[in-house]
Amino acid sequence: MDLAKQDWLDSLNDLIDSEGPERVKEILKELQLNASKKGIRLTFSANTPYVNTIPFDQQVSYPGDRDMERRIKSLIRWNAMAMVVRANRSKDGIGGHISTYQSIATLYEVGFNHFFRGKTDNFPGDMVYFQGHSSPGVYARAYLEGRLNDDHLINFRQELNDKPGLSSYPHPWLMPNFWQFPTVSMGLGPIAAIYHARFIKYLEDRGMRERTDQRVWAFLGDGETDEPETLGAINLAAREKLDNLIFVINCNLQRLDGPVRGNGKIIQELEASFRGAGWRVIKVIWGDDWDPLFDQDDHGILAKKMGEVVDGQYQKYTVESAQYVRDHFFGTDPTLKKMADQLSDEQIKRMRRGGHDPEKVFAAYNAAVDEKDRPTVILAKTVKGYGLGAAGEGQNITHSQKKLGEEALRDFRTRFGIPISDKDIDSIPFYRPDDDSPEMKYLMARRNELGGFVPERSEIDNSIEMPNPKIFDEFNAGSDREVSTTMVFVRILSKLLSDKSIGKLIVPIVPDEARTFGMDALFRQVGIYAHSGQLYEPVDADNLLFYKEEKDGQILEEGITEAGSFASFLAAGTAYANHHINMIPFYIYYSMFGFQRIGDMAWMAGDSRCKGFLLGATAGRTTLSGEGLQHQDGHGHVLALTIPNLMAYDPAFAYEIAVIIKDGIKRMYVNNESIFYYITLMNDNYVQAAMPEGSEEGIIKGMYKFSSSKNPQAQILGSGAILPEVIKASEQLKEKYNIDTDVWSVTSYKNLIQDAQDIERQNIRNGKELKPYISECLNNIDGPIIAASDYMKLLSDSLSKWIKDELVSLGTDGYGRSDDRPALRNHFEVDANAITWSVLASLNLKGHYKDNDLEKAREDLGIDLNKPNPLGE
Ligand SMILES: Cc1ncc(C[n+]2csc(CCOP(=O)(O)OP(=O)(O)O)c2C)c(N)n1
Ligand SMILES: [Mg+2]
Repeated sequence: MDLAKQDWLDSLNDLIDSEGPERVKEILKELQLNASKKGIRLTFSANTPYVNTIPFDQQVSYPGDRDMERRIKSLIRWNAMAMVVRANRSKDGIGGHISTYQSIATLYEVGFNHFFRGKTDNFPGDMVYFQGHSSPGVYARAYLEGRLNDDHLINFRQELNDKPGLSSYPHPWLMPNFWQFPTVSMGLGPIAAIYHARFIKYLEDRGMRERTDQRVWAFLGDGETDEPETLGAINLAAREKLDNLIFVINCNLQRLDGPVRGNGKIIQELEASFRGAGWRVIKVIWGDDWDPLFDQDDHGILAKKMGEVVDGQYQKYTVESAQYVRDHFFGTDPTLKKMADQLSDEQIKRMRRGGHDPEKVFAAYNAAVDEKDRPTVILAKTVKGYGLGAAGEGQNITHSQKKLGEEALRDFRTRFGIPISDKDIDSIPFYRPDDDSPEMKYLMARRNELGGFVPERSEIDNSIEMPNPKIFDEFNAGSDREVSTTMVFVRILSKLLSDKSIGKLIVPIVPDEARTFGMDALFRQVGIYAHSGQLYEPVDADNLLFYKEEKDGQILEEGITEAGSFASFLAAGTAYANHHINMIPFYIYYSMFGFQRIGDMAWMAGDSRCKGFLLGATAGRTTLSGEGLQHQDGHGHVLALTIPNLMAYDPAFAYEIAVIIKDGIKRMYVNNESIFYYITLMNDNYVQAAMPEGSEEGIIKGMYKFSSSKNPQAQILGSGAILPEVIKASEQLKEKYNIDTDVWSVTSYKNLIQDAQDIERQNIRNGKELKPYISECLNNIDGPIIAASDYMKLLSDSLSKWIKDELVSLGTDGYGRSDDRPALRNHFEVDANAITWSVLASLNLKGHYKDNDLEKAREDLGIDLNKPNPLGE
């Protein structure tokens, strides 16, 4: 025996008994410090041993009826499985997942029976992000609760059947009274949950609603943690002290193809990441069958062995015989072997993992909801396909298992005690006990106690009053001062923030670019939100526009994270449904770091029925000068085409922006339409034209005539910052070449395209003879049509079939360059000269402009015959 060591251990035990754990911690820290002064450093480890964080003797007693809850859970397991198997019998290949829910069932059921609170008159309800592909289990529970019926379940994944079915995954777009959060694109749920929890604090700190202990629960897969978005914002959650946030990670050690960390341990890896970030980590690794063994484990041999085995091997134990486990796990050490000798084979096979033990899960949740000042993550070890036996439990193929044979169904039925006879089993009936059965009474009583059903999405009629119209009308007259549309927007935003009716509802969001966009004046006006207030004296305190952080600040200054900023936009833009508060987010960012960077989140916003304004600033491939290839956006409006309920505008003048924002506020917050807006803003300063009379409707529809000429020979369309180039070209055509042209401002190609496609569809399907708006505008006038924008040619080109005359598209296909605007517009062939040339050349093709004159114009306009196509440059 090592006497010195024994001495130290004895002293430690004495100290624990006499002074208590806090004092022991203090002394250990001091010892460590002293050792380190002498150069003795402990190896850094962010990990604790591979055992449950909450020891058996600190486990609270379970408040529910375990047996009853197990019966209910078993029925849900059965119905969830039956739903997928039946759907795939009726439509081969329709898909769905069985094994994920089977692994997460206990984690959900403890939540449903004891933690997830519904929305009531006095309480806003807990926000639960369900793991996307566990949806069959959530539906199966709603079925028992009487919220869904047999038809719904039969039509799982068959939304286009006569009777409405259930969507594959959580989609508020498709099931607006049920799902709140689309989670199935892995990684988006977790980051959205973090910013949502933060947004709840924002609402409370700003006094927008009462403080409550409402919580955000996010359930996710262990494989899902590979996504950068999953872990990318965990520091923020700790920094912001989000004690209203609980992550539950279903660590079944498997993803789709195989083990998550076959050669390592995902729970330990995640523990280190979350602890390092400052979260409370609760590991739920072992079920109560292991407690007696740990009790005998005086020398920590069992815990050590558990720490040594890698996940791939744990998966192997799940699928192997008891003898295999005896030989390979317990058999490696005589003490462990002795422990195993006390157990029957049956017992060894049934030794549960922590995530399948309701008492362990309850203890973890209970600790999590009591945690103060930091978020909690629960790392629960489970088995993928739990209960499927040979049909898939722990198998690498289990994720995609969608069909079960009769024998597997029978085994499953017997394992979980479902009252379905052998005779009926092959028809896989759904099972719902009578309303007055003890199971149903218990289940409903629990939900009543917790305030109602979860998930449930609801909208109330809380339309806003429109802001003062003067905010928008002041731009109608235009101005001689050269200003950019970004400056115009900031002015509108500033006025809206001061508006009596909606000022408080506005949420300005920016990822560290406020100064770029000239928004620094807003820092002072409404403050930057900081839960802790401002704990330092800002360097620019004596400046009028100083960097003002405050607890009830209104601006969300998110730092350099477009994903995080977008997650805030989502939280704010769905507050009307999730919190019944009509918040109006304005998220302004470098347009290039928009859809192509966070495209999947923008899609999620559409699905979420998110409202609000996205402002793509420093937009336009040739309008953002200097910054070059990775900054200059000439395709944001093409990407915007992909999101069905996104309104996309590329306005040129101040009055256009004012009209669009006013209309947007009305449509989203007065008419309650499920749409959101993308508006591009530029930093090019130019004189702001006055609004041509009667153009309001056209601005909203997508185009209007900006200027008419007496005898037009061509029509020129311009958008955004290229409209001034079009106007210049039109003037030059008149002055130098004596050619009259009409000028149109196209504010939204997306609107024009969608309108034309819709009209065409109606004409073809219903034999109508309607005219798209684009044809109404252009088909009564002769002439070539030249369309120029700072975006890809595809936008205007896609309208050509609805225009009777020849259309020439000028756009900015290709990589950007760092240079000034004139050089860029020359390079991309969208400047006034290139537009002028295109008009002349098109007229020439029609025989309306002479060859000789055209050659002369080529020289005047500097059109280089040998210039390569910028697309390939
Ligand atoms: C962004 C994204 N990539 C891929 C998928 C396809 N996918 C669905 S489930 C899955 C595996 C999930 O594994 P895990 O997170 O461990 O969940 P489990 O089913 O094991 O609980 C994958 C790759 C997806 N839904 N989203
Ligand atoms: Mg997994």
